Order: sequence, then C-alpha cells, then structure tokens
Amino acid sequence: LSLREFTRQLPKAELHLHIEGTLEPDLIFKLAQRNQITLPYPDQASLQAAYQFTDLQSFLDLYYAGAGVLIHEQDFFDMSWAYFLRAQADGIVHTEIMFDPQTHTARGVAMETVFAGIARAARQARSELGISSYLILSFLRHLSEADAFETLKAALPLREQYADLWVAIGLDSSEKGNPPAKFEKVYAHGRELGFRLVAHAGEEGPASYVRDALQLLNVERIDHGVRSQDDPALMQYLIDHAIPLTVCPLSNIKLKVFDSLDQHNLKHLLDRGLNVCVNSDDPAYFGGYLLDNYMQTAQALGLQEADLRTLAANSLRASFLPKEKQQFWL
Ligand code: ES4
Ligand code: ZN
Repeated sequence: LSLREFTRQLPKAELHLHIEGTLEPDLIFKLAQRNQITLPYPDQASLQAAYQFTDLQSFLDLYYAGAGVLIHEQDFFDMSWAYFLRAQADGIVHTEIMFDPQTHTARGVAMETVFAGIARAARQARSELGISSYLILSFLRHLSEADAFETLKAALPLREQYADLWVAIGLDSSEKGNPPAKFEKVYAHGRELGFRLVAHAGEEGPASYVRDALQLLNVERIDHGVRSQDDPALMQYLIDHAIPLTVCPLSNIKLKVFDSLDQHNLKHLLDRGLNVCVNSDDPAYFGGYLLDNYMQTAQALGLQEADLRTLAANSLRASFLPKEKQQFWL
C-alpha cells in the first residue's frame, strides 16, 4: 500500500473549503459561454497563466472575477457537484463548505439561487456518494459589518429550508486592516441565533487576530491560524483549549505565507500538540485538492503514517458533526 493510498483510505473531513475556489478554469469558460459572459481572457491557458499570486489580495481579485460566471442555480450546482466528485476520489467522508453570498448578491443573483444550487449538490452527495456536508455562510471582511448584517438578514428566511446544511457562520477575504473587532456585533447576533462560529485569522494577519477571533467573536475554530506561532501565550491557549486550526498548506505556499512547503509550520504545530488538520482552501487556484495537500505536505515535512492518521482524525473531531457521527468514522 503506497502512502497515498493509505491516506486516501483514511476517513477524512474537509473543513476549510471555499466552494467558489473549486471553480476550475474549464468550468469558468463553459459557464461564461452558457451565460454569454465575456471574460477578459481569450482562453483557458491565458486565464491559468494569470494564477501567479504575490499575496492574498492578488488571488482574491482573480477569485471574485472567476465567480462572476455563476448566475443560475444550475451553475452553483455544477460547480458544487464537481467538487463532491473530487472529494469522493480523495476519500473525504464529510465536508464543511464555505460560500460567499455577497460575491453573488452584489451582482444581482438571488440569495435563494446560491443556496439552492449548492444545497442540491450537497444533498445528492449525501444520497449518491455517502458524503455528508454542512454549509458555512461567510461574510466578506473587506465589506462593512452593516453589509454582513444585511446578508444574514437576507439568508435567515431560508434557514428552515436548509436546516440540515446551514449550521455555521464564517469570515473571509482581505484580512489585513479588517480585524475581527469589526464584526463583533454580527457574530454576537449569529451566536444568539444558534449558529456555530468560525473565522479566518492569522493567515496574513497577525497572531493578535487569532486571539481576537476567539475572545471577541467567540469562534470555536480558526481558519488558517498559522501565524499563532508568533505568540507563545496564544500557542499555550490553543493547546490548553484544543482549538482546531484548519491549515491549508498549498494555499499558504501559493499566497506566500511561507516560502516553500518544507518551511511550513504544520509539523511544528502538530508536534507541539495543537489541534491541526489539513485542508485545500481554494483547490482550483492553489494546485491541488485535499489528498494532494496531504501528500505534498507529507513529502516536504517527512510526515509518517502516524502523523497522517492524527491529521485525518483531527479533521473529524474538529468538525461540527455530532460526536456519535464522528465516532462512526474514528
Ligand atoms: C480565501 Cl485563502 C483565503 N483567505 C481569505 N479569504 C478567502 N476567500 C477565499 N479564499
Ligand atoms: Zn480560506
């Protein structure tokens, strides 16, 4: 059994995945044609040639442009279903998918259209592929807190209809200059409504943003969080409280959070006893889906079967699945 096959067969959850970041160049072109949208790139190759990022913002500019081809429910379904097929091939048994409604509602796409397409694929994945999912409605942090409130308000009428899927709220987009404190009130409201809470923190932003996400927003899981290493007291807090960090190794290399995969601190965090797991973030843009993230990281950092087992088990234990469903896979 190769290490790849060993890892593929481990039951794994993916907890940090932007569904708009699974939109592959061929589907971008197919949807552009279907929706009669003219792209600023003549062909797939020239689009892909632009996937050379210098930082988070240079990626986000292209990511939001790519998402502009999503108009109809079927478009959201097609994108999501393609992800679920990839997830199945990688041995994913459960996934918690972030989506950015503001990217779509700002273009005049109805909130219902976004939910309906993603949810239809997620329900079909449960029945046909045996993959369970939850959805994390994520606010864009470069926009105002008032805009986040508007977005939550627009989505709430759909809560009952999608109660099997939509369980959490998240925070993504441009981190620097948009600290957790900006979203304190909307997170407090989300908490009162009974949503589970996550937020991106400590990707490009400082360790203090991780602290603030925990203390001001009351999140129970941190997306990325790799910069926590800069603050020893925070590190101890994360260890003591077993706070999950959803680490995305290939993303961190493509966005220059680390110079190369062998410089990544995943193994260090794991050895210190932090509750880390591996995720793909925006796999269509960062050069690999979940199993590629595991295997390239294993190769670069010398991870052995025991480490890979721990990472996979961590992913299930850090998920929002009820304990008895986690136990089924562990
Ligand atoms: C993202 Cl890598 C990353 N960071 C922050 N926000 C995002 N949205 C999509 N990918
Ligand atoms: Zn992310």
